[in-house]
Parts: sequence; C-alpha cells; structure tokens
Amino acid sequence: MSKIALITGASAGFGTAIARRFAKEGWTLILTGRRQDRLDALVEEFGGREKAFPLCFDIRDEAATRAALESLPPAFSTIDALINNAGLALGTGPIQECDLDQWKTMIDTNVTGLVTITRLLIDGIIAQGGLIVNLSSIAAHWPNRGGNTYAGTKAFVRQFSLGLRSDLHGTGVRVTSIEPGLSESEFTIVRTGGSQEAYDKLYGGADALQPEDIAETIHWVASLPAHVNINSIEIMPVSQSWAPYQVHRK
Ligand code: 8X3
Repeated sequence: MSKIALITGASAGFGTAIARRFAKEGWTLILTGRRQDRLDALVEEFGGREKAFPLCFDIRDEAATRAALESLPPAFSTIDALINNAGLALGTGPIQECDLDQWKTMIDTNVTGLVTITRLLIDGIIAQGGLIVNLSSIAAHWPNRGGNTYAGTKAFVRQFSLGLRSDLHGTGVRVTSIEPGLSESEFTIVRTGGSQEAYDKLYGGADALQPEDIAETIHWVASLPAHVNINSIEIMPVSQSWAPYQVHRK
C-alpha cells in the first residue's frame, strides 16, 4: 500500500511542486488549500480521487480544519507524512509602517494554522511512526529589514519543529525544518500585493531557488532510511549570501 502525505497549501508554489514530486514516487496525497479549482485540477492530474483527495478550507479556521480532517474517507485516514507548507508573507516595510492586520494574518496562518493541524494529526502520525516537515525560512536565522513579523513566524516554525523532535523522542516520528532563501514562486506576488514590478525587481537575474528545488529536498528527506532524521536544512540560491552589519552614523 502506498504511503499517504498530507500537504498544506498545495494549490500553489512550493505546495504544488511538492505534491507533484511525491505523486511521481507513488505517494497517495491529501491536498489542502483554499482554491477548490486548483486542488481539483491537481487531483485530476494525479489520477483521480483514489490517488489524491482535495480538502478545501482556510487553515486559519480551527473549526474548518477539524471538519475537513473529519471528512476524510477511510482510505485516507492513516497519514504517514504531514508537510506543513501553507504560509505567507505580507508586506516588506519597516515595523513603523506595517499594517497590523497583515501581521495577524501571517501569525494566524504561519503559526496558529500550522500548530493546529499538527496537533489534530499528531496521534495518527505517531501511530504510523511518520514524518513531519515544516516550511520555515532563512529568515528564521538571519534578520533582514522588513522581515519583522514574517521572520518571527518562521523562527517559531523552526523552534517548534526542534521542540517536536524532543517531545516525540522514542516514537520514531521524524521532524524536519526546511529553511529556504530567495525562492521564485507566487510568494512574492502575494507579499507585494500583486506587484509584477516588485516581482521582477527581486527575481530579475537572481537565478532564485525554484519550487522544484524545495520539492526535491523534501522528497529526499522523506526517502531517507527510517533511522535518519534531518533536523533542519538551510538552502539558498548560489546568488544569495550575507551582507555586512549596518551602522547608522551621525
Ligand atoms: C523568505 C526568504 O530570501 O526571500 O522566506 O527573504 S527571502
């Protein structure tokens, strides 16, 4: 019987690429997201509802998350891998210019949504001796201007992942924090409120990471022998590195 992976945020970017990579290796998938049409198209692509099951809900909504998981058919009830990919960045400005509602949306999605679905699925994952992969970011380690709340949510994701490992000691469950840098996906369009100009400015000539690079990494993590746990992986495109400290002079 093929293994089952639940991928959150499967309707775009990293999530879609991860779904395609796992489907290629014969995994059965549960695809979550907010856009039913995109989920349905993926289900079709992967061979119909025996291979992939769509769950359309907003991960910020606990009741909707519970109801969606409870609606899973029996054939999809044993989840071997939870890929917590759903998340977003909103805004690039400094703290004194930020919109508080955007911050709350990031916290509700990247932090509250992630811990909620993890808590709801953890007993099943333990029973399967399964795997949890959480999408963090290089922003979890390296402060950058305009990162503020987004970076904070991703630092949470990394530390939550390491904490899960400690708590799940002895269960056989594996947990990995994936920490990508500059990556080309819908992420930036969302972050900049749909600005193609900002997208082109960020990615032009950068040869950024592609969703397929992240999907390949996560599939590698999942395919390692059961006794191997990758705690965290920080990944940048070759074109990205660090800058010096900034000093404000009078
Ligand atoms: C975002 C990473 O490099 O775009 O998670 O700031 S970067």
